[in-house]
Amino acid sequence: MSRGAWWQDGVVYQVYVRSFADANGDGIGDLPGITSRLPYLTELGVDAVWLTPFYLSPMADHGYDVADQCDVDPLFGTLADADELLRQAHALGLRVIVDLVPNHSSSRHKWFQEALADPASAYRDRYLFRRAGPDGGPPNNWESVFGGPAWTLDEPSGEYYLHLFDSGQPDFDWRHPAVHVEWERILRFWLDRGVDGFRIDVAHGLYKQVDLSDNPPSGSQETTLFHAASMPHAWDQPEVVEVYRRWRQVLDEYDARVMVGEVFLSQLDKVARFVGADRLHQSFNFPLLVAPFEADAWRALITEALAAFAVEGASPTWVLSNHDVIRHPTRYGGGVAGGERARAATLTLLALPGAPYLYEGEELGLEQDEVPPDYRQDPIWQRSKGAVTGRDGSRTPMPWTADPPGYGFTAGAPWLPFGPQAAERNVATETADASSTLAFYRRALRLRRELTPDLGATVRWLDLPSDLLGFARTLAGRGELVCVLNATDRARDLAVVASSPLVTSGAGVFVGPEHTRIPARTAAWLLADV
Ligand code: TEU
Ligand code: CA
Repeated sequence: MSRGAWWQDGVVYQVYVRSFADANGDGIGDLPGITSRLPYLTELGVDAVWLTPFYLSPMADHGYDVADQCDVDPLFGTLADADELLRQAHALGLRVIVDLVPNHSSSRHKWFQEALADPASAYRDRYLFRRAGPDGGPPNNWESVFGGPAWTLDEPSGEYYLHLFDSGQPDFDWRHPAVHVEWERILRFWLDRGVDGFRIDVAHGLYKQVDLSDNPPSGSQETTLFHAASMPHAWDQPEVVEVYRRWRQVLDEYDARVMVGEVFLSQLDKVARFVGADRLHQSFNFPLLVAPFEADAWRALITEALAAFAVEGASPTWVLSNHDVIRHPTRYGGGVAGGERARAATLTLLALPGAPYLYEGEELGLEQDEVPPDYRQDPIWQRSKGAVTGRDGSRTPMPWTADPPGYGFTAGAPWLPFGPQAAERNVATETADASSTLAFYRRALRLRRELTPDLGATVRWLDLPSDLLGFARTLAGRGELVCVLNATDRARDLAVVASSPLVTSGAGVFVGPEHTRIPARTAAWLLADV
């Protein structure tokens, strides 16, 4: 891995725009709210912020249904607010990555409206309209990721249109040249405004198999998170990487911009196809989202990821949470033990080469909230008619203070209710407590920033019992940075000799002359002479 560009090891913080900070009291987060909280992010110690979509949208999927990718939804502010956010972020030394949604648009997009209004319109072929199947139903057996068929009938014409997500999110036909031209215009629009990069939504989508034939009957054992495996004709087509080759040429006309793809595939060798010096800089590394918190599983996944992303012009990424999945302290069992495991997991990933992506609120140790059914808004919940809980529980607003009802997020009524955890887990309370999760994140991120320029690019695994994990990276002029993780539920003595710990995920790490004792569910960074 060549070193140098900021994105190769920069820490990126994902802001879920609706839920970060509400400046105008309507209960929904907005761009001026984010701008007002930028100093919090610099104090936290991250390098960049990724903003989820804030473009013009009817909000059928909370902004992932985009009606105009070059305008700001009035709910979130104005283009001037976006410019001001960029200006203030850059003044603070923070980079800004924005979300692009090229697989589909909103059904309220001007093109789709034209396509519906007149089947002979030139816009019709920019989407995927097809005649009914032989039985008069949908043209094929594809299913929406959000449940139900991936086709909706356009009654006046008797044709169906394809939507791999909500019916308000018609898929573009990427075999139409106008779609390519339009997306290059969108890239340049945001690059010229000064964004530092793009997160590309369902980057393995875009192209569909050319004749849209049925997917094989689903016998897949894969978790629904990796739906691509059960719909091979709908995702990950050979042509898609050509789009990113072209986009990379566009980005390379500018300085130090980055593209990170949301390539939702479970096999990293398939994900790796998307990254490199002539395509995407990075792709999310998602297998950890479904892995148990065990040393063996982690060692295997980390080894695999380091190898898969060891591509010139790319770098590995590390992700534990985002707005689509259950927050990781909850995945790890919740409560005190789940929180300990979550901090240990974070500290371990922060010691690896590559770019960590953090999700808003994880620095507070937030768990998944249980959103009462009456308040749920996720289209997954709605389309499944209540069969699937959906993602609202990872999207509840950010608690800034301990004061209900708005917890410093809003002066009004929050769009999703705060759960009971907000009273304890909030920025104000945790800032005042040196043993809080927030204080731990600040310590770890500060140290990471200090050490990173001197850290070696490779990882040397320590020879430890298989249920413990340890690795070392050279630290120029100082020996080695050793990271050890005890994911088990009892304290363990390790034959690792080091000086006192640099940072730990919890209390009680003891460094003796012959061994190091790591409490249950704890990770530590140690300095070792070599
Ligand atoms: O997610 C794509 C995706 O594959 C997810 O839908 C995921 O499988 C699902 O959330 C699991 O429950 C992206 C965005 O991150 C997501 O928020 C959007 O809803 C989706 O694209 C459509 O744009
Ligand atoms: Ca608002």
